[in-house]
Amino acid sequence: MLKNEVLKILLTNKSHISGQDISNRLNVSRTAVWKAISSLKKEGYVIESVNNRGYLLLHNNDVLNQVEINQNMSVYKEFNIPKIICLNSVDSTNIYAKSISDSIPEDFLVVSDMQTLGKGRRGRSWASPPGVGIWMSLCIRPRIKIENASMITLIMALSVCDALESLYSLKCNIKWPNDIVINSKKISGILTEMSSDIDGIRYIISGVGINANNTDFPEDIRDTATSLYLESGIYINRTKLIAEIIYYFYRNLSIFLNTEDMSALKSKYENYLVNIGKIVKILDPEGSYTAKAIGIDNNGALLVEKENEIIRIISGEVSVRGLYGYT
Ligand code: BT5
Repeated sequence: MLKNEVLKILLTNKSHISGQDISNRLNVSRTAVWKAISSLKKEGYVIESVNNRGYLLLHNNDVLNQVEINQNMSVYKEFNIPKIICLNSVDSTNIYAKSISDSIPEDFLVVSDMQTLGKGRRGRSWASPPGVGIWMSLCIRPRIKIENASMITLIMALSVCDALESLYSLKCNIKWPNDIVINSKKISGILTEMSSDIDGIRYIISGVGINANNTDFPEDIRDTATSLYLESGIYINRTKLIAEIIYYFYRNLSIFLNTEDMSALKSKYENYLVNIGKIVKILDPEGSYTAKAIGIDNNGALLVEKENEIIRIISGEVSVRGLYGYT
């Protein structure tokens, strides 16, 4: 798309570039360049145009764009970059990723500015308003045993925390298995889904929702949800954060793949674990009880201690709550 080619040029130019220069480089008319600039402006890019000097991208108002995500990711040379698909609106990035998984052979990442039907686990919903959050799904096809796929959620949670620490020095915690919290409030949730057949895993889709710059939440989650902006005062550049998370994800994934378990990542995960050493309430459909959370095992199960007995909690039907509230 011409618009994306023009954007690439503007992103790499730190000073004004003339319409004529752009049209020469792309071998298109000046009118076509002008139209591309107008549609970038409509998307939210702030582009200065000065007579006789040309165009300069001043800032991007945090527009989500495939070109920019790619550009941020290309800094990381160690891993392959997944194909990026950027949408303005979608029902759910997980649903969309599933629907296109057969037509894209390589890893891919679906990012949407908003979701109309964002999904949580077990039929719950995920609030995904426009312009403020990261709503994305990464589709991967690792050659691992089906029973080990659930650990991808833990790896994604770890990677979100790693990215936030590296970019913003923000200290987050993980509420096992799939929530990321700051000051006991949820800033992110992960929904990992898998499809398999007789030969093994066809794909794993790890969906991540992050409240980045939200300043308000729907009534029902106002007490338990927060955003990175509200907690840190930092206005989050979503494309940068997306690239950083994906980088850490592939880094952590390659460590995981050596052993196909959490052994080499366990201590890092436990450092982020909010419940560790605390008494938690285990909400088991077969009966709730309290126990002390002591860590995770190599397969990603939460270990709790109850009357000198160690119990392995595997995700699924069981929820874990702090005694005095959400965490
Ligand atoms: C989750 O489920 O936390 C997984 C959320 C995954 C969302 C991503 S967004 C991209 C991708 N596409 C999708 O359709 N989904 C994934 P769960 O543990 O079941 O938590 C859901 C609960 O969190 C809800 O019942 C609310 O109480 C609360 N909640 C909903 N929206 C929230 C938000 N934006 N921030 C914090 N809490 C929220």
